[in-house]
Amino acid sequence: MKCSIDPAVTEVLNNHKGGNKLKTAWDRYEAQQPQCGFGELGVCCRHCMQGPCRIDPFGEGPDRGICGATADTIVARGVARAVAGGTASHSGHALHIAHVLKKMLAGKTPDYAIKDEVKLKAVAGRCGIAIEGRSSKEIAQDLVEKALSEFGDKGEALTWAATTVTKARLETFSKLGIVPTSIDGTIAEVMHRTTYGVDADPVNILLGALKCAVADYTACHLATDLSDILFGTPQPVVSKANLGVLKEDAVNIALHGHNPLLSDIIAQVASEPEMIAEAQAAGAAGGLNVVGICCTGNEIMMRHGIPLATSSISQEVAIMTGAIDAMVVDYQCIMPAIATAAECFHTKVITTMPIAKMPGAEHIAFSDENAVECARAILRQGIERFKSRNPDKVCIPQKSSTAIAGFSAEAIVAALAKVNADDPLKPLIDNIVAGNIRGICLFAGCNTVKVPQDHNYIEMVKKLLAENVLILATGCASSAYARHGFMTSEATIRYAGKGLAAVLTVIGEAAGLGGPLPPVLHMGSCVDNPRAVDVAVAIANKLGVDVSQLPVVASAPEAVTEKAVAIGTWAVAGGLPTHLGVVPPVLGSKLVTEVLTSTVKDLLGGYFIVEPDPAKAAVALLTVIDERRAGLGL
Ligand code: NFS
Ligand code: SF4
Repeated sequence: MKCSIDPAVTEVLNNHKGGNKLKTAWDRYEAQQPQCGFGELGVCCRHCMQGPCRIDPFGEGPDRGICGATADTIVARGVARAVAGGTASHSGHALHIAHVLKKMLAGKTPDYAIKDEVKLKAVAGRCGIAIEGRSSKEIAQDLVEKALSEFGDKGEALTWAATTVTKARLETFSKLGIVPTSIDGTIAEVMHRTTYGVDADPVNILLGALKCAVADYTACHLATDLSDILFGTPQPVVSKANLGVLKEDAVNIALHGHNPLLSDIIAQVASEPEMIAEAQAAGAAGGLNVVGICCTGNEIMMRHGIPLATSSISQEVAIMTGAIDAMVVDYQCIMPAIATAAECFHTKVITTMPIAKMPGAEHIAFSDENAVECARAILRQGIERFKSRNPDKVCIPQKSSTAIAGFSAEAIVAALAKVNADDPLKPLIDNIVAGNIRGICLFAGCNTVKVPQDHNYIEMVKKLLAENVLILATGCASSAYARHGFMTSEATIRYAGKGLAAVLTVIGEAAGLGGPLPPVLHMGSCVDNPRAVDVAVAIANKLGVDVSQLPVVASAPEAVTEKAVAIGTWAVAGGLPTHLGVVPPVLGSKLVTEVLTSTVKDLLGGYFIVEPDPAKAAVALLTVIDERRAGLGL
């Protein structure tokens, strides 16, 4: 099978100088074939030591585990635990930022500051915190306490959930009993109810999974809000994406992982003249070149225009260019394989977080109390390593695309305000009503070895754009579109249908871009998916309908992680038809499959559409969009 449709990735895979022994995720995927059929169907259970138990999908062998759990119970428990895993990741990320904000307010983290007071006031106001006549610090103090209280048990609906969805949605959640009162408590509840001999009712377990997904949404929204307050709300910025952003004559530092707490500081420090001088003194005429990988790459691209090297599945390939001097990671989506790949080159892999170490990597504990000094120490490691870079092993593909990023909800509204200052949403809504924008699709999620990298993204987007669907993107989806040149004005001219192109041209020109708005709007990292919800909720509120009635859909055509499962599940809970291009491990239970792809529609309006063929998936999403338009009388 082809590994990737990204020409830069393919070039490195074919020409790298790491030797024959160097294996990649695609090689290891092959070595895993055939993958376990029980696992693929979700019908194996290891929740107690009497197991593992496996249900025979053909109905000839056991139809129950030793405790009596059926395939329905086992599959539902698997789904719920995946959601809990994803929620724990986002919760940890969000809590980390809240803690730093709190320490900053107490004067303990001098390298962080409130960068965006407007956002601070907007978020605080939404959370019911008094603003008038109070200092930013006082407001932030109340806000951070409010944020921290979301993790423990509040005894009432989570503020970030209750204040950011439509009224109707909150009522629907209440009716179903899926309003969380604690982020971490809800994760624990899923772990409890799915442990040996607790919840055996598959539908009840799935309701628990939905509730946990709402907690995940809460954690993501909170993380985005606090990140914007600390590091600034993204505004349109022009950058570049793909491996061609690496420089032969510079110290290349790749920042990989998720949390801006680390990457934002390193990005700032890397532009200090003294640090650049140190790099030059080490022989790198081009100085320091910081690039991003995965979602931390999205964070710094959105806020600082720092170029993005590549996405999750090709993280090893970045090292195989032989040009990365240090790969600095925090947590999540970091394959342990990067340390092995680094052994074939001079690259130093640096872990920074106490919960995420790796054999073969060097650990430099990142202290938020002393962030800038830590960042300098990390950069110096990269500069030192540059000296042992072997030029004969360098293979940098001269391939990268321009990408306009930075489309936070605020930035989108600001661009629209240039068309209609009194009523910014009006141009958007008018064009949806007129059919110039047939619908909106949010692409999110990862790259997987199970599909040639980016194939599903690109096939689907071409079709949807031609049909006048506006595209929002986050996470590795946005990386795919950035690397393949879909985040430029030219892409609008090339790919967008007539109606969509006309709208994007009017907005882009009014907003001073000198051309159309890109047809794919980069909204940030995975944690930033709630930015897209904010846009949908604003449209729904203005129209006086719920999100479940809007011609808005979501797709994770190359999903991998538990985080993606959590996000997909809250997209469904939020009322969005959500496409998955990779079959999740649920087919072993007809009941669970039926609930997730159909029954849930009557309860929440959203549901999963599983379709591995990207052409068919695009048609399915267009059909849903048209159904919803018809429902609104459009
Ligand atoms: Ni999201 Fe980001 Fe990428 Fe998937 Fe991983 S980097 S948080 S989980 S793989 S999109
Ligand atoms: Fe088997 Fe039940 Fe134990 Fe799972 S919990 S391993 S199904 S006995």
